[in-house]
Amino acid sequence: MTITTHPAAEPTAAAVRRFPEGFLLGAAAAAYQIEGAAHKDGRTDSIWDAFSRVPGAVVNADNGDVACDHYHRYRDDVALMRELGLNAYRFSTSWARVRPDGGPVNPKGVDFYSRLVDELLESGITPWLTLYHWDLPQALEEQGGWANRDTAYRFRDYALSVHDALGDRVDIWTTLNEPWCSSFLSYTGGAHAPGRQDVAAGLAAAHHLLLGHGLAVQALRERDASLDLGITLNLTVAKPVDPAHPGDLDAARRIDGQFNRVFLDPLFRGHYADDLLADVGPLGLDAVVQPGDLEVISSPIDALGVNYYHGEYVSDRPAANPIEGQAPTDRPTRSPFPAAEGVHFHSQGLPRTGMGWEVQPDGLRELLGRVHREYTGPAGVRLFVTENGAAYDDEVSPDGAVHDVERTGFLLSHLSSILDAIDEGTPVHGYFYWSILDNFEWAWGYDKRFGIVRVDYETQERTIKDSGLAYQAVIRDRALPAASAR
Ligand code: IFM
Repeated sequence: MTITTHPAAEPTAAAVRRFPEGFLLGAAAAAYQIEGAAHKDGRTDSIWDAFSRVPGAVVNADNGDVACDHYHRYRDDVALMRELGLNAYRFSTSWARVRPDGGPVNPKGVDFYSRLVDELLESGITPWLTLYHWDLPQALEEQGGWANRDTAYRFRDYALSVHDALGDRVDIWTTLNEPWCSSFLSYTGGAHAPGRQDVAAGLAAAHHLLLGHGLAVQALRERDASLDLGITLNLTVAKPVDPAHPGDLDAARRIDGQFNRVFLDPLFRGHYADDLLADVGPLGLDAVVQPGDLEVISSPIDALGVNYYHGEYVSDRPAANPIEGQAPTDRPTRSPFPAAEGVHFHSQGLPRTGMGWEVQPDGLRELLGRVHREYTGPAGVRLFVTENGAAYDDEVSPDGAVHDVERTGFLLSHLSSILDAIDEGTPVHGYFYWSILDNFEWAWGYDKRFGIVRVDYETQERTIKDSGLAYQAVIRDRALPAASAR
């Protein structure tokens, strides 16, 4: 494999705004999005393999069969991470590789992750393991998927299998990545695998994902009390367009409830909020919550990962400047929110990424402050930003480099926002850029590029983009460059 790099620019001004001692600067990726080798060494279909075959589900009918071929190139990819200076790498294990069809453990599948972890450790990079990043074995979906309570127990067993293999070398364990996406976007909205469009199934999936999280936390804790256990949520800042208009306030309350609090409250407070239950209880949530579930779900954790991409600006009135509407394909989907029919998403007139998402770095400071005050602070749980990043239509310049000025600005402005949060008294312990590599962006296929490293999908050549070089300098200096400091 060829790795093309361009030398990092020398700092031109004194570096200011340092990251606190011990703050982790890393990058993230996920199994199905980068590994490829979809049918190698015993791996069987996940719901994303199956969904990718549905006509019109994924742009260009792309799939993860080859992706970034990371399964075969992981050593070179770890070398790239080392070159960038990453303190930590956040990756996920594939359930369908570790326990194909949700059945017995597959030694070859486990061996891949074992070798990856060894390579990271030898490179001085902390492995940060996520057990579930959306790729349920298809065989389990055929038994009801996350809408079936039994899947939560299967998840616990899978978590223990991964721990059997890696528990001696991995200390930081995340149960789920973005359960909002693997429930509401997948079982209610239908935009993600398994592509169901069923409000009750989405609510059941959300509750069962939380239950699976709690069961896995309890089982892993019992195995080893010293593990660092947590979960990653994608959270948003939902603002009313007109804070004086009751309909807009209600729209913001609904989105906050059905995006943020539906996970935060059960995890940190051991209950679903009354207003949420009033909105969605009768739609299917009441039917799946069993006595004792919330105690399991609220089992103490050590870390919360927040994934932040953009905020929401909402109203009960349609927008002259709507932000909704960017769908990857013309396959019909529905709103992922179970009870937000009258909510309209407005533009704030901010610059947008290649996903159409408005760039709102200060929202990250606000979000982290709120989560710390209301949830993680009182619980003594450490807060991390486990994903943040942007897709843009990158071009390779004649000099072979990718001068991704917008992504560099996005990265630095969000890091600056984290330092603002820290200055305000919100303890934040790390940041992971999404993503280390361009990769399979789910229903968008390979059409959207989030990486700080470009992947040429024809040749699998990797090129560190200018954003990657900027990040390399930040990690080296453990500080933001003066120009981006404020
Ligand atoms: O690519 C995804 C990732 O899998 C989960 N968080 C959001 C990213 C960008 O859409």
